[in-house]
Amino acid sequence: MLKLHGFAQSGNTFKVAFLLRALGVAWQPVPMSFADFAAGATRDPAWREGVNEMGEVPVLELDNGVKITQSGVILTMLAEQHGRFGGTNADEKREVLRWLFFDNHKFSSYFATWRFMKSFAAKAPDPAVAAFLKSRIDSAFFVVEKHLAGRQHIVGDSLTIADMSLSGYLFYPADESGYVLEERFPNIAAWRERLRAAPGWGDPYEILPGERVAPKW
Ligand SMILES: N[C@@H](CCC(=O)N[C@@H](CS)C(=O)NCC(=O)O)C(=O)O
Repeated sequence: MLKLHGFAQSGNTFKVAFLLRALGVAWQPVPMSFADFAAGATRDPAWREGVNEMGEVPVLELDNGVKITQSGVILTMLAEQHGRFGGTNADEKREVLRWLFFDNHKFSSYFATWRFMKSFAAKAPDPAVAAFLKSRIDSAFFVVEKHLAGRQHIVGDSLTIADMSLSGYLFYPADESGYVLEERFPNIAAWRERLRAAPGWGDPYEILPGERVAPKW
């Protein structure tokens, strides 16, 4: 059975769980407690050596023990293997890839970093760093907000891994990031609501293992 290394707070892990569930593939979590992650479990040399040299989750472990990392690669691999959620023609597949790159570089990445600082970091966020990250988040969110005007999905007219990837961090409670999408990004908020009804969707804190942690700052 496929094994997914990750933890509940990890939106990148959630992206993969969303797809596995949508595909109806059997999988089991390899839990890591948030406390262990925060204490540096993925940066441990032995963990890097045995699981992922990049020091990151998610990691999808195949039946033969091969470990695949980077959510975008995992999503693409599974979508290709199953012929689902990867785009219905060559143009859509390229569009999906384009949005996966954008997500990894500018959308999930800055937002996840900011949420981590605001909710889980040991020290309160530095105001200058917070201002920088929020300006980067806003510009990435406005790109997606505009793109979603008049569209139901990120690519084409059905659910793809681009939707799963870009939305990966948006289902966590608003107090973890301070972003209330309805107030400034109504198209993103409406798309998020549609995704809650999509096949495979579930609340990250219910479908991934691990304890909830109250936001700190
Ligand atoms: N681009 C990577 C990002 C993975 C990532 O940043 N994962 C976080 C947890 S959600 C992590 O393990 N961070 C460890 C670190 O940055 O030291 C992906 O999409 O898989």
